[in-house]
Amino acid sequence: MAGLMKSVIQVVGDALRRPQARRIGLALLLVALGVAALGAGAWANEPHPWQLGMQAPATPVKERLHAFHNELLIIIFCISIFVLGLMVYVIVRFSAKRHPVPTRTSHNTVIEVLWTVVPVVILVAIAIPSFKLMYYMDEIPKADLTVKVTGHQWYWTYEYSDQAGLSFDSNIIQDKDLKPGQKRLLDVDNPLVVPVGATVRVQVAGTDVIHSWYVPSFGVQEYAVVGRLNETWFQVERPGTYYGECNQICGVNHAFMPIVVTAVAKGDFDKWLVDAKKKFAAAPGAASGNTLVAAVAADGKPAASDAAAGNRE
Ligand SMILES: [Cu+2]
Repeated sequence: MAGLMKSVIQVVGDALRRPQARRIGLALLLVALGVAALGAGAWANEPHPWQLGMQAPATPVKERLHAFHNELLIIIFCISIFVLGLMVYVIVRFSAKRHPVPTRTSHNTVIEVLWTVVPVVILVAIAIPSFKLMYYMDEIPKADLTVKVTGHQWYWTYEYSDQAGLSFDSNIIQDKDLKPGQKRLLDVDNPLVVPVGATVRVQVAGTDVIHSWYVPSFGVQEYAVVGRLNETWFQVERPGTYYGECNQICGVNHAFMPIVVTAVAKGDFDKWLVDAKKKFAAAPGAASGNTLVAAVAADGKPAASDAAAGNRE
């Protein structure tokens, strides 16, 4: 093995001594730095143009997902470099020029045992933290608050089950109604509001087709299926506005049912509850899916094509 690594190092060293290789190396380094800079800019609660990497974690689940993802990247990187090194070695050392008479070796017990056992060990090493994380995500701690999320074509309904049935619809803000600072295709009229630090149990259901309630910063993605009540949870660690989208292709306006969750201090949440109960008691379920379809169609968005009309019929 040591001999093999020595040869690989020698081959790479020889290659780097050439001026052209040095120029290519410099270019690769610059690209890597650029990618790193772009990645650093992507740490926010919503997607960004040219984003690389994931959105910043805002819950303990997402923090663990991030850490696990980064661990896997290191393992993948090492495996890739090792395989690449072997391939370069074979290409150089056993080229027809240098090695005109091919070897007739067909079995090597030690190597065969190694290439079976080593991958198994790597997979087990990955599986253990993976299962731990899966159970951590799956088991809902004692909840401070329960929110029922219902997916419709093409909007969400939020119901605070333990707040006297407070319930409202959350619709996308149309392009023509956007106010300065609001995000196109992401902002909604009525966001889901939750207190910072509270454990929120989320129950997800659907009324027509399968949707999926997905907030990347929370590490939460739960399918909204008719006749099923799926459960998940999150605990937002810092105040802020978090954006997500339906991530189950659910029909023509799939791209127009974003999710906004606003995490506020407990005191502000209690104040919001009082106001919200008044506001939504007056007009329960004010917006309907059909008015949304009409509005989007009137806008002339891609979704307003003939396909949209066909889908409604
Ligand atoms: Cu959907």
